Amino acid sequence: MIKLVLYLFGLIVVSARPSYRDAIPNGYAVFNPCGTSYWEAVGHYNPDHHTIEKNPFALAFAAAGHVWTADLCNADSDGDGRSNGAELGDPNCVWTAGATPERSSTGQPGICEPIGSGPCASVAFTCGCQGQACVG
Ligand SMILES: [Ca+2]
Repeated sequence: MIKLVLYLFGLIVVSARPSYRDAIPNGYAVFNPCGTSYWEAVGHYNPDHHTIEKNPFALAFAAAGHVWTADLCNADSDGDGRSNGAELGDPNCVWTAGATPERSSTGQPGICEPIGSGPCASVAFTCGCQGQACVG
């Protein structure tokens, strides 16, 4: 029984990826272009689950060693014309882990916005997509 409890606790801790969310500005309050709640699984196409494909921000974050760097901040991982820092509330790329970001998050750095129009018209993502349908 104790092993089961420990296993389940470990599963919950891992599934929430708290260390990743602590490593980006507004990691617990990322704008959600698909709804009114925050985008919890920041590096994934589903706002609530990290079980499907990673979005472009996740790949860039991993390439940066899971650290908020100036390059990661200045990059526009999702190609929507706004830098990751601008979307996450660190437009001047001065945020450090544990500090209060300059602004609230006004975009999702791995989701091209506005969804389906402008620079994102050719991106296959739609809110609520599943699996490969999210990638494009
Ligand atoms: Ca975006």
